[in-house]
Amino acid sequence: MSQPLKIGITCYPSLGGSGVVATELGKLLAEKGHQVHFIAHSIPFRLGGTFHKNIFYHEVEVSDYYVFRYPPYDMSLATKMAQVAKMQQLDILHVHYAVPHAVCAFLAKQMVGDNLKVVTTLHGTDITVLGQDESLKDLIRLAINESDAVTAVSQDLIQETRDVLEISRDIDLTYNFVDKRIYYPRDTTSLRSDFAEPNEKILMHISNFRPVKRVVDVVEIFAKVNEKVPSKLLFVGEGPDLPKVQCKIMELGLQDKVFFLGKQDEIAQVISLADVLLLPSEKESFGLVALEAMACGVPTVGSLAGGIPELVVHGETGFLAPIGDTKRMADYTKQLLSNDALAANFREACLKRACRDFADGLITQQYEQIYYRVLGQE
Ligand code: GMT
Repeated sequence: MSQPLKIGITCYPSLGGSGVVATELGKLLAEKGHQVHFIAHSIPFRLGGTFHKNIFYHEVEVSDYYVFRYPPYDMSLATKMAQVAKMQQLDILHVHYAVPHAVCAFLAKQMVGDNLKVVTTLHGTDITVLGQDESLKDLIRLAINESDAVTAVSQDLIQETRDVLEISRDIDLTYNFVDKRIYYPRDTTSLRSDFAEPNEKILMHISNFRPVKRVVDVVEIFAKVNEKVPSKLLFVGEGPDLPKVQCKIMELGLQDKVFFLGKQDEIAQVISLADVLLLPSEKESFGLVALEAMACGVPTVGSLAGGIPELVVHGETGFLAPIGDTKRMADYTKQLLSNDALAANFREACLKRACRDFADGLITQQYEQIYYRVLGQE
């Protein structure tokens, strides 16, 4: 077995999928004997309550010196990265998100020296949105080109990174993963009756309600499905488009059929309630929630956006339609929900695919191989 490593991880501790993936990866690496040091402005939410002898947390404190109009978080983060790297003799600094984390890691490496290897994982909006910003483009390109390895969570994101930033360097594909000890079909017998009658199906949407998620489309799909299939719609999460969604529900008179569950921690339990997950996003580099659903045996009906088609196999583990085509997404959902044999086949295919292609062990090993490669220890 290769020698255990000392790995620093920086991520957005409170933000969506990238924070989840970074934290879960850190926990799995620690279980495998590596020493993991999280460096962030607050404790990653998936880490809360966990004690492990190999996991450490280093908090970034931002100076509020009176001449600063804006507290310089990026400088504090870079300094903290360098400090932890020196003090703990880190081998690897693995940063999730190019902006600002890869930029800070680049600065930290200047302070520490070339023994510290930087691995940058691209998650999506850092490239698809920020990469389009001319004022940031050169900085993002520099941080990516100067990383010792760069990974992205889908083939689509690799291509988009190349196109948007005109980058030609190698980028490793490392799909997102789920921990199979947490994501498996949960028993929902008693819970289900709180939301739906025995003859009703449950449709679910989980997101941060940002405009890219097209959450109003979810309501439109549900309205069309509900005309034919008795059903309920459960929303999990909240965010900027929540008021628009509420307006749409009122406009269509669906108030009695929709539940808002707000933010939930026990996603595997909640998702297991669903017969189908709706993910009609405008942009989605991967769509971690569709994988979480897949691992719980729940198929996704969604859009042909970004990396979703690399995850959801159309006609096998879900159905995909062009972005905004709510009629077609509704037709697919009706097809799935009104055919028990088809639904059972999809469920089986979901469980098999999640276990085979997106298992925690497999992807963690891919990251480890990248670490050893940049350290010249292949
Ligand atoms: O989708 C979001 O709004 C959150 C964002 C994030 O930073 O966590 O998600 C991005 O990273 C996830 C983890 O790799 C991917 O599963 C999401 O598809 C990606 N979001 C977008 O590309 C819009």
